[in-house]
Amino acid sequence: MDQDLARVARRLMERLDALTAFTDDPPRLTRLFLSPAHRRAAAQYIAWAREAGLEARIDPVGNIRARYEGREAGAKALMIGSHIDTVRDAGRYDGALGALAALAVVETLAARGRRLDVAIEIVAFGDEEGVRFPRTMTGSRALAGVNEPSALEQKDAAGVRMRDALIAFGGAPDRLAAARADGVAAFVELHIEQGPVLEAEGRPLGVVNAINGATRLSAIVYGAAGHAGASPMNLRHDALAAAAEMILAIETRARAEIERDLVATVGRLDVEGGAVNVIPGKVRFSIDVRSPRDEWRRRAVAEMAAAMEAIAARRGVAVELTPTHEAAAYACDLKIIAGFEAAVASLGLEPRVLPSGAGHDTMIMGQRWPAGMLFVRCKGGVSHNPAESISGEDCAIALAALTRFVEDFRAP
Ligand code: HGY
Ligand code: MN
Ligand code: MN
Repeated sequence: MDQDLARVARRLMERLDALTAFTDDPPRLTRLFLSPAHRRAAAQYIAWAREAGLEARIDPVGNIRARYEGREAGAKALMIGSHIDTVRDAGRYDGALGALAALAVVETLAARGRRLDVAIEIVAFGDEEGVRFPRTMTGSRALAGVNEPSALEQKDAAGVRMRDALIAFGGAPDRLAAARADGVAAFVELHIEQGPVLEAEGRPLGVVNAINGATRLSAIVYGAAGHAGASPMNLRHDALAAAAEMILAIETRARAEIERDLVATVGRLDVEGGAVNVIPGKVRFSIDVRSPRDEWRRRAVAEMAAAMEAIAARRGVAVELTPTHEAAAYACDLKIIAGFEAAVASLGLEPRVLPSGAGHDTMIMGQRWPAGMLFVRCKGGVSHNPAESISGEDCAIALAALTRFVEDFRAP
């Protein structure tokens, strides 16, 4: 591995550590879309990009964009990037690795004095996780030109509209259309695997062939609040007990298709009011369903909804289900898969092709351009958890493979 790349990879790991300082919830790492921590992290990323000689800017929807010209000015661009927002109490590599690796590729090319047939556009998306607002991937949807203006009217838990948060951040909600990218040949993303396969097989890298589709829903169960002491069990309409039975029904339905990689998760549960001596009258919870095939996912969601309605009827409560996010499964571009396989093989590694259970901006960018992903193994397959980690050695190997892919890439 050449010394330039090794040095850039070491600095990439240092920057990933430095970025953890930008959090809304110290000492935990929580950096939600358009938050003060996101704004400070964006400023730091822009400063690093400028040190590399790039003119970086924040686009109308809060992404950071920068361009490294090819041999000919105005050439089509290979876009590289990932997200810098995080979940709550997050790990430091989910998203940030790919966003900073995009900059590291440019730094490596510049150190080698390389200019390519294509330009390199780097992007740090602001909203991939979709933790602050119900719908996710706002940044990549804007670049791909598939963002509905209604997305700007979404409100966060504090009632702040995305439109207003964008203005406060320095974005321009009325210029959403201007965020649409043009002149792009393809999009690629480096990301941690967030699963156990590569580590279990002793492989540092993987090439993604498909990204599972996802449906997110918000469920509200309406029962009847009552006195915990004076209400006989047979006369209750307990919203939380009903929700608990529904959540187990969701899990049971997902387990029924475990061999098809169908997964379902209830990650948030809020009991309105919530007092030790009050029968819960209203409960809200989230549902996240994923599958490699859209028809399997949609059928599972329909059957879960039917099971929830039956439970509600039997218990004398009401349930209201609202879809909040939908992303179709994405089959990565075959030429990009082949390009990453060749880049991995050039390092003397046997390419391992595998699907992604996690969602990524690549599935949105792939709606408009050829798109694909390179995975790097993470310790124990742990992610969305502060214990998330990768080794410096694997980071350097991933950067070498990504840089090799970029140098060999030819615009279609
Ligand atoms: O939820 C996901 O799959 C991703 O981490 N946003
Ligand atoms: Mn991610
Ligand atoms: Mn994530």
